[in-house]
Amino acid sequence: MSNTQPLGRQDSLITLQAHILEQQARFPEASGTLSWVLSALSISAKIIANSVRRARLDDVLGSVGNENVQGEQQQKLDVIANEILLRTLGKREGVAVVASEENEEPVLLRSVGAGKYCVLFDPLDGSSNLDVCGGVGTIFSILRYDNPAHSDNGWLQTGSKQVAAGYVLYGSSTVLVMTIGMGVDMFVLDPAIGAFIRVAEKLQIPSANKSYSLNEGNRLTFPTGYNKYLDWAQANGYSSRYVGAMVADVHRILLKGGVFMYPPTKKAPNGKLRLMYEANPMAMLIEQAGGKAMATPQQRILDVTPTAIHQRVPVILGSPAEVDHVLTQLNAHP
Ligand code: AHM
Ligand code: MG
Repeated sequence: MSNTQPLGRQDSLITLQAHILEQQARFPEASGTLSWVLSALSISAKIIANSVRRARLDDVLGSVGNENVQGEQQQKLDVIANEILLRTLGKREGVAVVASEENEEPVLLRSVGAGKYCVLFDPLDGSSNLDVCGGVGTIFSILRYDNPAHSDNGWLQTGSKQVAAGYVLYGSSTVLVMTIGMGVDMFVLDPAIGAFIRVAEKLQIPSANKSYSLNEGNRLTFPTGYNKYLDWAQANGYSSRYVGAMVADVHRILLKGGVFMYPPTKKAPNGKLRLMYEANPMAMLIEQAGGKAMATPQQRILDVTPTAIHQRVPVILGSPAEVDHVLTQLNAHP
């Protein structure tokens, strides 16, 4: 059973901006810089949502013919979404560094200093789904960048240091899910007024649900423990659900429960997903919602020490009981 508390009609209408100010007010010493960064992300989300909805009409579907630094085909909308985020965040004084899946190196905008942040993002995750009108998303992670001793590569911090994380799902509606370390809140874009409206506070992931989400097409090259888990799950009446866009798959797991995985494969020995702007923000959200997010049976994703901005990491996240079923098999078949 989910502990989510959806808001009823009698509850007051809270926009994302009001919510951010409400949370800021709980910290009298706060300068408001983080609020400005979050507000830039919300504006980006609205502009990207509009581009995604108009993609076919504006003829911006398909690839640009380039590969990004990960060796993947860049979709036209990947590039557009990246530009939108760089432009909106670039103007905010508090943003010192932006790092994106689509840029080889982090972009240094301002020097390290008090009240400065790094914003890391995947501008349009799962973008190959665009051509078929499937769900895609933006994922973001915010770290402090205020320690002069760490000005070189200061963005290479463990996920446990994130001050905020979230995603935007451009699906049948545009949904923004966010945490600043005080639980997970969910907002839906009301296109009529152009504002994100809070629809749920302090989301809690269901503790169990017989559902797993991974690309089973890679099964022949998974480590043995993952295959033993799949044998066990299928013998125990589990369902398989996989969109192939992390934001859409994790959103379903957050609301309905289950486990999402991207295991190591022969092609991607550390898994496919990127630590800094895919796995870490999702792990923070899932843990803040009472779930578990592991890279291996021994290591939380949030404890993985980063050594490169685009490094990859195996991902096992979701309902605590469901993650534990996977870990049991991984431990039994190391
Ligand atoms: P992208 O960032 O290039 O879009 O790739 C990441 C996506 C995730 O959204 C998704 O979970 C995964 O790749 C799907 O990969 P696969 O097609 O191997 O199952
Ligand atoms: Mg991605």
